[in-house]
Amino acid sequence: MPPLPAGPVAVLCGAGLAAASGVPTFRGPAGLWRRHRPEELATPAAFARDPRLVWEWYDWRRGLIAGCRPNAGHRALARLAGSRPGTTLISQNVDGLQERVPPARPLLLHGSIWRLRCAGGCGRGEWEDRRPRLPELPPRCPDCGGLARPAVVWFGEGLPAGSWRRAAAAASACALFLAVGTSAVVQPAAGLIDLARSAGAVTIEVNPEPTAAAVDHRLVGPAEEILPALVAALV
Ligand code: BV8
Ligand code: ZN
Repeated sequence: MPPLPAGPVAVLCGAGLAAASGVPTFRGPAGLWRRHRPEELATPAAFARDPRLVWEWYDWRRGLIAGCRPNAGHRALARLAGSRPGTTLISQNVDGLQERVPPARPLLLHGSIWRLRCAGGCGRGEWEDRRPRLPELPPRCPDCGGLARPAVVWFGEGLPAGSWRRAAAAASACALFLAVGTSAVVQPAAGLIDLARSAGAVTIEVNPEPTAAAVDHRLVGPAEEILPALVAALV
């Protein structure tokens, strides 16, 4: 076990955390992006070009995720968040699984697949819709009847300002930064690892495949097996 400093802990979570729950990752061999390129589906241009195609992909993912449950990795992070003051969970995931294990309330950098918002800009705020499959694709805004879109961050879109600000603050102030189940490819989220390291934190990656992220230590293995023991040593 690498040195585990006292002080605040920040955890950046990626799709690998949910792999054991049956949620496909993005870039792995069976990844979501294998059949589609991100630019084809997770961009405003793709949605403007073919909202039905984009929604068929999200509706398929929602249906799949609806049958998934949090795993031991999610439960370990919830234990960390509930037992170690000063812990911040930061998630790139849109699957809603970590939110189902109280008290964890992760900062969601890329939004939630379970929330929608009006694409017509009528001013109606986001709303939650947890139906595993939507009756009509593309769904409509209940207020103006215009197109609704998934309330997720697409490529080329900015991250939610509040979540990003809090995530960057946590990364800058933490003594220990864990990068769990992320390929550390997508920016600006992956930059949090470098931010924490440059601020003096001990950085540890938990991943069966070492990534290009510049970390101090690598725990090579699946999060659902490594996190319970790691959290036991942290609380
Ligand atoms: C922004 C939500 C500016 C939607 C996602 C060129 C052109 C255009 C843009 C760019 C460009 N170059 C760079 C950019 C920026 C771009 C970017 O980073 N592109 C990458 C691909 C190079 N970023 C953006 O566009 C961001 N916005 O820059 O906007 C701006 C600023 C201000 C104002 C306006 C604009 C927005 C990025 C967010 C995109 N949205 N998702 C959806 O989900 O449909 S990204 C998507 O990737 C998911 O959110 C996911 O979380 C994220 C990161 O992927 P990972 O989580 O790391 O998953 P991955 O599959 O890659 O890896 C899984 C890992 O798990 C692997 O390492 C594997 O080994 C490991 N693993 C497997 N099993 C396990 C495991 N680990 C542990 N345990 C296991 N059991
Ligand atoms: Zn509307």
